[in-house]
Formats: sequence, structure tokens, C-alpha cells
Amino acid sequence: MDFKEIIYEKKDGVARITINRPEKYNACTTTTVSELAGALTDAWADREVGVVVLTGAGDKAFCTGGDQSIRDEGGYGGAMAALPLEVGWQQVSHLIRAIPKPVIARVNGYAIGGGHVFHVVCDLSIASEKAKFGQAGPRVGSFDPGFGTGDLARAVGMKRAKEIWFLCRQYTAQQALEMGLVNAVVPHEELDAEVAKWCKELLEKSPTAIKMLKYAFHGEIDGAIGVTNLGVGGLSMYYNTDESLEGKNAFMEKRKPDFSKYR
Ligand code: 2NE
Repeated sequence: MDFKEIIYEKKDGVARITINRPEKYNACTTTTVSELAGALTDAWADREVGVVVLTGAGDKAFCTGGDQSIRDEGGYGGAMAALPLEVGWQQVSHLIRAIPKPVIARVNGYAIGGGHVFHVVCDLSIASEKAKFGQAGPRVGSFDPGFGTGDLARAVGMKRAKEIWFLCRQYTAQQALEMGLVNAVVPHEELDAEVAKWCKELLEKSPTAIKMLKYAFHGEIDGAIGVTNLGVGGLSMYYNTDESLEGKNAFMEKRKPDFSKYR
């Protein structure tokens, strides 16, 4: 796949997606978010992929949200943008939560604004000691009305989530660990080894069990979409049964299906 603003690599069951705009601290444009959606969709479909890792290029930033230099009246990219960045952002956030495989945020530096939201919606976050965390919306004239509020509150509690959003402070990796915002913090030079260790452990587990657990975690809170994902996860297993195939075979053979032995 031909990407300009991300790097997409697949190796040994792991799909690694790197936001590749280090000179902008990995702030995203409308192109970046559309490429992120493309890579996540590919990782979803590829049966060789068991875990997805999301990270940023360089050692300064994981992602610092929307690229402020393309924000204008009407939003990022201006009113004429084909797909407004804020819409693409929610699509990427939704894909991270809906892909039936664990997504790990490899937080190598600043996770700020929408970049903080991306790590919040990932299933697991492994941080370098150098990482810094925080929201920026009320400081820079924006807000994320999507998953970045609810999922944050579920991670750290409502009072702390409101503090993070309203005050726009920055938090160290150690503070993030103490408030349950990340799963592990390691010295910067050990980040890749630690992420690889978590990937290996995940890849040894039952993918279907992990898929259904992920959907169950979200099913409770995502309303109709959560129930749909949980149901469709079950449907893909049902398709593999003789009972389901009997319905398809009967249709193709122009006969009445016989489901009697599956009661
Ligand atoms: C991240 C932070 C705190 C880092 O501060 P510092 O002082 O260490 O670095 P500096 O000099 O501010 O940034 C380094 C370079 O990266 C660019 C800067 O402009 C600078 O470039 P040069 O001046 O060296 O050329 N840079 C960093 N973040 C950028 C950004 N988001 N857009 C464009 N360029 C960026 C500090 O840089 C900071 O606070 N950054 C701004 C964070 C921010 O405003 N994010 C957007 C929040 S809103 C959002 O993400 C969003 C939305 O509004 C709607 C939907 C979805 C998401």
C-alpha cells in the first residue's frame, strides 16, 4: 500500500503503523487520518495480523493531534476539505476500538490533544519514560466530543478526566501510570523490547477469545454499535457451523433447509 504520511509494516503477526510527520511532532492532516483508516482496515482483514501497534516517528512525539497549520475557518483543511479532519479522527478512533485485534499504543513522546485521544482508545498503552500526556482542546480552541471523553473517564475516573480536559495540563509517564492511563512505563531505549514482549504474549493467546472480549468490553458502553459488533463477532463463528451451511446449501440446491438436528 502506498502511504505518504504514515509507515505501515507487517512482520511476524504484528502490524505496525507509524505516523510519519516528526517535524510536526506527528500532528495529523486529513491525509494522515485517511491513511490511518486505510492501514487499520488492512490490518483488520489480514489474517496473518494478530496485534496492531500504533506509534509516532522519531523520539519527540507519539502524536500531537490535528495539524494546527492546516486549520482554518471551517476546521482543519478549511470548510472545503473533502472529509473534515474531525470526522476522520472519529473514524480512526472507531476503527481502533472496533478492529477485533488488540491495538497497542507505543507512546514514544508527546501524546497531546487528538494524539492523546488515539492512545486513550487503544486497548493497551506502553510508554517511554520520556512520554508526556495531555489534552489541549480548551487551550487551542477545540474539543473532542467523541470517544476521547468517555473512554478517558472510564480509564481514570470522571473527576480526573474532567481535570485533564478542562485544565489542559501535561502529565508525566509516571503520573499516567499511577492514574491507570497506561499499562507500563519503561526507559526510552527499552520501549521496543517491551512492546515486542507484550505482542508476543498476545499472539500466544486465542484470537477469537480476545476478539470477543474486546467486543464485550465495548458492547456494554457502545449502545447499538457495541451490540452490533458483538453480534457480528458471533456471526462470523456461526458461519463456520454445519447448521449455517445447511441454510446456504439448501438455497443453492433449491430445496427446503433441514435444521432439525441443530435444535
Ligand atoms: C506538543 C507540544 C506541547 C510540544 O511543545 P514544545 O515546546 O516541546 O515543541 P514546539 O516547539 O511547540 O513543537 C515542535 C514543532 O512541532 C510543531 C510545532 O509547531 C513546532 O514546529 P516548528 O515551529 O519547529 O516548525 N507542532 C507541534 N504540535 C503541532 C500541531 N498539533 N500542529 C502543527 N504543528 C505542531 C506543543 O507543540 C503543542 O502544544 N502543540 C499543539 C498541540 C495541539 O494544539 N494539538 C491540536 C489539539 S486539537 C486536536 O487534536 C483535534 C481537533 O481539534 C479536532 C479533531 C481531532 C483532533
